[in-house]
Amino acid sequence: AQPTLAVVGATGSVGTVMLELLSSRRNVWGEIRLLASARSVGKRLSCRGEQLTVHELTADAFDGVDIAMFDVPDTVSLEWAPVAAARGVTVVDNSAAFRMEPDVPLVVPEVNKEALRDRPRNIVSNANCTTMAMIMAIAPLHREYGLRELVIASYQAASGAGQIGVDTLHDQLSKVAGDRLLGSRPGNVRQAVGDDLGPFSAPLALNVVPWSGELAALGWSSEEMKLRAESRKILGLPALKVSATCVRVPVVTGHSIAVHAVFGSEVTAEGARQALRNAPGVILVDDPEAGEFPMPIDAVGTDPSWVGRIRRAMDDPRALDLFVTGDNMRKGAALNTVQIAELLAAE
Ligand code: 2RA
Repeated sequence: AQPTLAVVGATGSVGTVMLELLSSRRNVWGEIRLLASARSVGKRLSCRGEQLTVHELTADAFDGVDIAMFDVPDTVSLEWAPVAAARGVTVVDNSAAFRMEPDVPLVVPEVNKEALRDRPRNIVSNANCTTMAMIMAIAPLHREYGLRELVIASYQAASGAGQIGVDTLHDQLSKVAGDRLLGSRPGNVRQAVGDDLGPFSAPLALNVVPWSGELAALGWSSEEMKLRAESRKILGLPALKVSATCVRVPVVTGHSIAVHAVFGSEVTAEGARQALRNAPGVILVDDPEAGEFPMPIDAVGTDPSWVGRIRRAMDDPRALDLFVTGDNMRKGAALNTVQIAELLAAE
C-alpha cells in the first residue's frame, strides 16, 4: 500500500507550495491528510486535483500516518514533532527546532542523503532556505577541491519572512511609487513608508536591510549563525570557517548569495563550471556578456539553484567567487522537504 502523508501547517505559504508540488510530482502517496491549527480547521485546499479538508493538529490526527511534513513555527514543531514521532510517524521538519540536534539528520538529498539512514528520533530536519540555495552549489565544488572557508553575503527575499513579508513589501512599494525625490534625502523613505515595518527592522522598499533573524552571540544574527552551523553539519566539516552577512532586499521570492569559497587545492573557473554542469539540482547561468547570470526574477518558481559569475579569486589561486540564486519557497523549503519525504516513502 502507498504510504499516508500528513502535511502539518498546510495553510501557510510554504504549505501551499508543498501542496502544489504534491500535485505536480510523481504521486507516491496514498492518503494525504492536511493538518493545521484550530483556526484553519474546515478550510478546503486543492491537492492532486481533489479538495481536501483541513483537520486540527491533535495527537490522534497522526493515527495511520507514515510520514509527516511539518512547516510550522519552531515552538509548534518542538511540541508536536515528538508527539507524531512517538506514534511511529517519521517527521520531516522545516523549522529550526531540531536542525542542530546531533541525533537528528539535516538532509539535502543531492548532498548527503546517506545521513537519512540514521534517525533515532524519527525526525529529519530540513535546512534553512539561505543555506539550502548555497549548499547546492558549494557541495559539488567541495567534492572537487576540498572546501576550507566560506565568506558569504546573502540577498534575501521578503517571502523568507512569510506572506506577511511579501504583503509588507508590496504595501511599502505602493506607498513609495511615483515620488522621484524618495531616496535622495535622508529619512524621506522612512517617512513615506510610515511605522508599519511588518516583520522587518527597517523599510524594505527602496532599501536593503542588513539584518535577518534575531540577535545571537557577539553581534551575529541568528540567520548568519544558521548558515555557519548548518553548512558545517550538511558537509560534515565541523571546523569549516564561515563568515556570513545576511541582508534582506526588496525582492519577493528568490534568495541570492555572493560566495567567496576557499579550497584546499588550486581551482579554475572552468573546472568549477564543469563540476556544476554535472551537479544535480544546479543550473549554470554564467555568460555575463550576454546578460546571463543568476537572478531571483528568473529563478522564482523553478527547482534548481542557479549559479553564475564564477571567477577564480584574483589574489588566491585556491579561491572562487560566485553568485547563487534559489527559490526560497521551493528548494529552500517545500521542495527539499518533499524530496526527503519521497526518499522515506521509497523505503
Ligand atoms: C528568512 N531564512 O529568509 C529565513 C527564514 N525562512 O527569513
